[in-house]
Amino acid sequence: MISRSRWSSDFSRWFDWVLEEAEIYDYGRYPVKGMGVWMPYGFQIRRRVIEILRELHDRRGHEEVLFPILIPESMLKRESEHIKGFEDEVFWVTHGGLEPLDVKLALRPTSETNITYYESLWIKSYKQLPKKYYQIVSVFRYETKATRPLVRVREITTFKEAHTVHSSYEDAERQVLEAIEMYKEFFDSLGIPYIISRRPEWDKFAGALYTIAFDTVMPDGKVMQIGTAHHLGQNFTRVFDFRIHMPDGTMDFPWQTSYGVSDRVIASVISIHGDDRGLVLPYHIAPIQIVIIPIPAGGEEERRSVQEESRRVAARLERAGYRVKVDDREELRPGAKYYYWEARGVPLRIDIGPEEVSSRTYTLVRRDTLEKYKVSEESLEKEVSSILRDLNSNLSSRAWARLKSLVKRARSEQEAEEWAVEKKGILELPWCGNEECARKTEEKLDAKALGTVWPPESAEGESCLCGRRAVAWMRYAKTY
Ligand code: A5A
Repeated sequence: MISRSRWSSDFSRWFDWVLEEAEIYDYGRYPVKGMGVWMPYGFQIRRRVIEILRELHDRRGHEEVLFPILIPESMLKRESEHIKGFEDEVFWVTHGGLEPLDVKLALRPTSETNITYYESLWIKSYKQLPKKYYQIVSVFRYETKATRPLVRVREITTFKEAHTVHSSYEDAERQVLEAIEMYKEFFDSLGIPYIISRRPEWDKFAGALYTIAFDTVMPDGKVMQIGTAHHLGQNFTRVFDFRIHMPDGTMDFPWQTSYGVSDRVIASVISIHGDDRGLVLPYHIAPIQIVIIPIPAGGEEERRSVQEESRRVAARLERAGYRVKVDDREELRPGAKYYYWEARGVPLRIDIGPEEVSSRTYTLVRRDTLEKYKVSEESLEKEVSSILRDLNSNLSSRAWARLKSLVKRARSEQEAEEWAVEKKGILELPWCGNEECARKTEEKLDAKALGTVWPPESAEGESCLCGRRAVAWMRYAKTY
């Protein structure tokens, strides 16, 4: 049992506490490091997040597929940069029963290689392009940095990877932009604020031409990468000898992109919107949107009428399309029920006691601000709908305000060092474009270079800490 901890002052423990208390993800007890169990309540949150992802991809013409989890060594090794980036992180299957396998099989760390192989079998002409596939699967990475539930796991159970094929560099670039727009819509729908950076050359995806990344700031001020989109150029199509008929009549290698998000998205919804009492869920992903607490006082008859009224109100709200629960457990007092449902982030609570029964006005309490509303029977649906929508937009705007307050621009060494005392959020510095210089700054600040502001913002007239003319704004942060 992890004891209750404060979101505001002890975030790391709070996160472990809330996963357990709200029965989201049972982590740390499974005898394989970096792997956890989605519990029923967490699974429902995850399922709704996945539904949003599916809708966004399907609407933009992506087709869902499902590839094998095992990739033969020879296939995974085709693209040399790719395998260089992943070789320390691959789990290998070496035996079938007692027999050693003649070809080692990798548990996929990502699926560029086997998907490209099949694309080369399926796609013969530019006329079939653009082609956009995606899958939502488990991938495995033997992470050596400290593992954390949902944030850095070795089985990433909610890995949405999209893979696309194009007849030109430009069309693949356009696809990267579409991916960025789609992810913006995705994160916006969950109220997760983000900043977008072009990762530095030395930190791009293994095998990509370039990587655009979404990062968010967690409650402890550390930055977490929550999504990435990669222009893969012809790096994979070339090594798989994947050629197609091009519009100009020649045969050539097509261009690709890939982009992905993971369980980290759920980790960030939990973390960013939470508070000292526990989860606060946007209403569209909440497994239970409204909880009704009957508050009986006095005798048996009163108790029965409160129960009946609670069920009547629940049925009515269910008819209006909400996921509603009446908590009629007799062994718990109302205060204990409040505590229980607050920890689980139920967006709206309705208290119904004898007074509510006789006056047909209900007390509504929203989870984000704990504000109370007295609502008459006639206006119930209207008020519920408006409170829930307001809750979502409040979660989003307070999260954005927080993120914006944690992005700091500096121009001098002294300002940078001031930031480095606490290292909360993100620091932006003018940068000359030289790797060595950014590396030095990383070391000096003891922070990581996230990459340059995207879309690129002019740094004209600014100078780098080294004194040279700046060509871009480079971001630094402490990261997960
Ligand atoms: N095939 C491409 C899309 C790819 O694999 N890109 S990626 O390596 O950048 O991973 C996509 C996203 O998965 C990352 O942006 C990050 O948010 C998440 N991710 C990466 N490693 C993770 C891990 N060990 N645990 C949880 N999420 C992880």
